[in-house]
Amino acid sequence: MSDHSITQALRGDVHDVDPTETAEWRDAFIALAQAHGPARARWMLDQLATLARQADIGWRPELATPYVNTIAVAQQPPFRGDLAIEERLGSLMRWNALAMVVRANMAYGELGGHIASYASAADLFEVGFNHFFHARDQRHGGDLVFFQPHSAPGVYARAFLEGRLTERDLAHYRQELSAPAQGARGLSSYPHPWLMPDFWQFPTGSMGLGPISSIYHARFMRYLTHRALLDCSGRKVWGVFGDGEMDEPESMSALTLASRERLDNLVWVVNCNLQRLDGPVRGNGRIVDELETLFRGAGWHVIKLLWGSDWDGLFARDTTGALARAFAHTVDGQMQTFAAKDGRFNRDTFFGQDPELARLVEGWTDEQIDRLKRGGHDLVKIHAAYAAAAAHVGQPTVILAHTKKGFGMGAAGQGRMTTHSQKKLDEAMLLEFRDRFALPLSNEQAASLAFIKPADDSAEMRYLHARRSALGGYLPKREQACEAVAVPPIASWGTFALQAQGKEMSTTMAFVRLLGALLKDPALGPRIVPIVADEARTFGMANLFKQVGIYSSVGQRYEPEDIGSVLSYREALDGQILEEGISEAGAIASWTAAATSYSVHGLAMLPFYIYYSMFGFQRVGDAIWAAADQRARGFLLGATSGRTTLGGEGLQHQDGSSHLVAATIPNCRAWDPAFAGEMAVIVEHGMREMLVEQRDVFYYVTLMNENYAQPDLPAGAAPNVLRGAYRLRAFTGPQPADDTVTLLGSGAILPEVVRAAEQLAAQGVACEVLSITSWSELSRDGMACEQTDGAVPHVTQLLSTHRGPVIAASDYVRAVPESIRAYIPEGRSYRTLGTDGFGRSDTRQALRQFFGVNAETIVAQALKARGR
Ligand SMILES: Cc1ncc(C[n+]2csc(CCOP(=O)(O)OP(=O)(O)O)c2C)c(N)n1
Repeated sequence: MSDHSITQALRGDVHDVDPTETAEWRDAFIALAQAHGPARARWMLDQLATLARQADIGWRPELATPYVNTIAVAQQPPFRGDLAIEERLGSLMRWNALAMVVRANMAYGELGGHIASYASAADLFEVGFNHFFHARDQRHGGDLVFFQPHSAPGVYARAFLEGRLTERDLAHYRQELSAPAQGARGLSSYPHPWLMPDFWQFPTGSMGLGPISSIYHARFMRYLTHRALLDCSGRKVWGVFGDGEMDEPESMSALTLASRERLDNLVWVVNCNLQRLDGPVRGNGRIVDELETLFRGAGWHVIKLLWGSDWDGLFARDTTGALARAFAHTVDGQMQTFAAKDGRFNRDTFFGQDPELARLVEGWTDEQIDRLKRGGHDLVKIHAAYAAAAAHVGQPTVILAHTKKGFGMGAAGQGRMTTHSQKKLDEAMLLEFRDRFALPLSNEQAASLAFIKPADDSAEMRYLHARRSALGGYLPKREQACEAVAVPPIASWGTFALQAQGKEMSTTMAFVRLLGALLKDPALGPRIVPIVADEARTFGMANLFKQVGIYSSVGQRYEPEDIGSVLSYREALDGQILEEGISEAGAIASWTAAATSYSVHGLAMLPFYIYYSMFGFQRVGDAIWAAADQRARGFLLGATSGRTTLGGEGLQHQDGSSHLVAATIPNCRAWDPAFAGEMAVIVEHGMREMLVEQRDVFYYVTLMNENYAQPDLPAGAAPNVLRGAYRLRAFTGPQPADDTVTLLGSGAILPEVVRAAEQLAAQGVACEVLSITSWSELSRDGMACEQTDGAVPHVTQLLSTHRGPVIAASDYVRAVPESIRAYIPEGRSYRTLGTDGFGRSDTRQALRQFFGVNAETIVAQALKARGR
């Protein structure tokens, strides 16, 4: 077969000016390869490539190869399964998945769901389930499988046949609230571990997050192995993703990390059905070529799985390369049209374009042409590709699987522009589908969307269970059991913070000191995963480079420039810090992998990811939301936080909103401690919640870079620190205590609040200061109390002793302190000060005056409020 690539074809430079000379060169090369073998042939090509570069003729090797299968028929391993049974099982999965979606939408039109995506991915899933995806059992730690989210119905359909879900469950797809009353579990729309904690492992519903997450999970397995914490060898990470999904920046951003780290434990299957939601992924080009180029350039092993077995004979008889030539001129938009049309159209339009092609299908019926399969629908070809990927060493592999969107949906959907959102099929379409896949259903059963489940002792069911049993059990299955990790007593690592004795330091400095001490604990220390995105020096963490090292899968192959320094940049195979470079998306994916290790690997790890707070919830908020769904346990440290505290960095850097977003994540507990002692209490409590009590929570703690005097934590304050507020100081004045002004403050604004209180006291105004360690905890407590008769919110209790005005200030937008307004006792006025608007560069003092969160503004507001 001759080589025809689309890039050449589209460039139009395929004209041969001297075919005789070309033939001489070609014959010489063929003779060389035949006489001396492939190694010599490769060597010769390398020589020519070197020559071509030296001569500077402008030649670059093409990264895209012809539009044919990478694995030649001769290299295909034998298919070890029972093809007929697997095909029958696949048909059942397809039907049950379809019936689930159509039923739900017939009952409630607004529920939604997808048929066409799984219809294209079913065989890709099934080969994995029958032959490759290993579950966790006694001997195997389990593969990690990321499922394309909108193909979830297919995974439910399989779990139904496996006996893990009931018919009633299937009937409650996307009815999570109403299901329990019907004795069913509601099946979530997409993979959500939060909603189905014993089923889904990885949330993939937001396109692009599954791909990047899978890379960092694969890399984290290497980290665990290299650090001798858990041997993850032999385990793989599989991900089935969409070709449209590859356009997400997150999908692409870590490709080179995967190849640099030689992650041969990672296999991606990109389902190239050539369509996304609105239309073709690349109507006027070809996504497979584009992805092949991209992945090869990024250092991945690429396997193209384009054509099914019934094409093998056509290719074999195609001695002139007519097929490859035709493909080279066919863009995806046209290929989609071929998918949507019948055999007759394909005979006329595709095979009819060239007499050579027409000859290939001479004697074929239209039906035979219609049934020609693309590679991603051929179990034998898929199996061959998966086997090659699983065996490949030294690189991650991507399989570009060519499929038809809505495969088998006939005129109702196959290859149709609108197929993505198709969720209703009329009776004629259902009968057609039944016939297409030879389903054992009467007309009535098909029309009423009956689910199919063969008898337990049927060949299909025995086969299904036997395959899963050989692969360690059923999947997906989320585990939760893991051993607790002891948290050392706070006195052994936090005394410097609890009894700070007025020493000047920032909370960032205090945190780094605290982390350094925790890392030394023999039990907990090795489980800690410090993560940075190229800001360790900014936060004063350079000392940790030497102390615990930076993880590198190849150790350190150079002598660092600063080798003599105590802060030397030390990379090591057993290094502990994950230095992710300038990729917050990568760092949060790394954090998620570590924060869910307790479940994915049964080994609790404790990640501390410290970053510029503005580049957290604002930049990678959706990834944090997904981590929350995945029930992450760990710490996010939003450093250089506070819109006025960061000072000079200006508009893009100054964070005044992260606490607002953090408050919207139900299992995120967000804290804005002002003092090192508060922070130590919070960190200790968090570690206990996550490692000892094993609760599915994560902590967001903001840290500041402003140095100020750190007081001792008042005796007995710790419980209230953890409830979100405690009484810091009181200043009595001549007026009745009833009129006492209460000032609330958090983070670096608390010292401003204390100064304001001192100024008020100097003017004879009685006042008190409450340190707010968490606005969102106070607000949640308030909301919880609303649900319980007679319960009084913590903040209401604290504010109940006086009746003067209450003034609240923080370095965040006003909506943050506004979140507790409902819990201010009746009769007390409440004014909030905050940093709404864009930040800008100046000194802290100037900024605080500008935003109105300095001591003077607080005093003025308090006096004004009193005057009312
Ligand atoms: C971040 C994000 N944006 C948009 C969507 C909505 N969405 C769900 S599936 C889909 C199309 C997916 O196309 P593709 O990845 O090619 O997969 P296919 O369904 O064609 O197999 C879109 C736009 C989403 N889930 N996540």
